[in-house]
Amino acid sequence: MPTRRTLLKAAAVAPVLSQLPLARKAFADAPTAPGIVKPLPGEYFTVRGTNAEANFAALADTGPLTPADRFFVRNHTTTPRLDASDWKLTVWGDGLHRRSPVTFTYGQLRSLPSVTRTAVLECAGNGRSLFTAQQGETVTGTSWTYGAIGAARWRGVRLRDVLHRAGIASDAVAVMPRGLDDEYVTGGVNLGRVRRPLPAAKALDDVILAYEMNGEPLPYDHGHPVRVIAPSWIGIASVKWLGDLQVSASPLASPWTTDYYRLFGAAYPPGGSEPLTRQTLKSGFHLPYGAVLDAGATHRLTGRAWSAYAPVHRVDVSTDGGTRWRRAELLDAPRRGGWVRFTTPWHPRRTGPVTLLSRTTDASGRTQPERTVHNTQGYLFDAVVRHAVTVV
Ligand SMILES: Nc1nc2c(c(=O)[nH]1)N[C@H]1C(S)=C(S)[C@@H](COP(=O)(O)O)O[C@H]1N2
Ligand SMILES: [Mo]
Repeated sequence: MPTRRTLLKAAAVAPVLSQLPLARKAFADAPTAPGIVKPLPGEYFTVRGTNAEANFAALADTGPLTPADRFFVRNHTTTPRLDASDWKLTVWGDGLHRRSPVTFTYGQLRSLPSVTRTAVLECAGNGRSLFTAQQGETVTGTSWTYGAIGAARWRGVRLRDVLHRAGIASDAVAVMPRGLDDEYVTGGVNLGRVRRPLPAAKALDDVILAYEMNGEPLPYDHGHPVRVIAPSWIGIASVKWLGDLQVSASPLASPWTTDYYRLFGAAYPPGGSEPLTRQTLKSGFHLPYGAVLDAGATHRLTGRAWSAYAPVHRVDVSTDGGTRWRRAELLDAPRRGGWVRFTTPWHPRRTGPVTLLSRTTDASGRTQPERTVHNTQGYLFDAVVRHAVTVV
């Protein structure tokens, strides 16, 4: 774990040492992002356009749950300040038996049976800047380093229960949640409100309409009063500020399944891959890129590991650029949908630059590759991170 001293040293030397953008920015005072309500202290967040990235290294002092005031924000436009008392959800579409819209007030939603579950929420583009920093490849989109992720305990109602109460027909194939935030305009084109269809099978499986995050009402920036939580799927599936659900008897699309959130590039068909669904697996150290550590001392390296496919099975660590690997100790019980902290002692003897690596293997046998196959929008970076540090 970086001591305060190593952090300060890292901050001082990072601009010279680091090839990666995080170290330069994370410790400077971040201005408030346009449209984000909560404070964004510079030690915890890096503002990227309308978004705020959590400082991954600084998550070292958080547990399995990420506090709401440390949770990344990904906004296409601006956080709307909605009032639960005049909010309602409209469920509509030709996938309903009676074909007429059904509405739920906040109170009606709260009176349905509630469920609580811990789930990681991770943007499809988390780690995107590593395509460039580590693989020398060009990608478009927000240049996240590794902090477009958090885990929270979400409480709400099963989407399945809401759909059954609204009278979903057995031939419904898609459910499209849509947000109440402003329409998204990019490159002079209005794409409308943020929306992305879920296949009915996912909607009827484990998706939650959440009204609480870590035991508190959802904060404005995270979807107040009600948002979708689609466990193990890419962040865009978890639509915030939910306003309506279109239930359809035929497949649905939106710019978020056609233009975005598919894999485009040399390795993929001309129209791109199928729309992305599940997130991938990753691991990282709780250290700034370019951190400076003392030789001749024992450091307790810590980090965290996760997989959207299965519980984490093991994390292997290398402190010599990938020649020798050893198994790290897991500090949390691996769970589906959660992440685990890992630790390993390290006693560097020689001074100079060192590359630290960590590699997650999950219970399904998936393991982080050395490289991620390039896609133009930089989604689903899953490669082992080559984390440069300096021993002095
Ligand atoms: N209505 C709406 N929902 C949204 C978004 C948005 O801009 N508007 N951003 C999506 C994306 S891309 C991600 S990664 C997650 C981020 O959730 P968070 O801001 O609570 O961390 O919300 C998703 N839901
Ligand atoms: Mo995202």
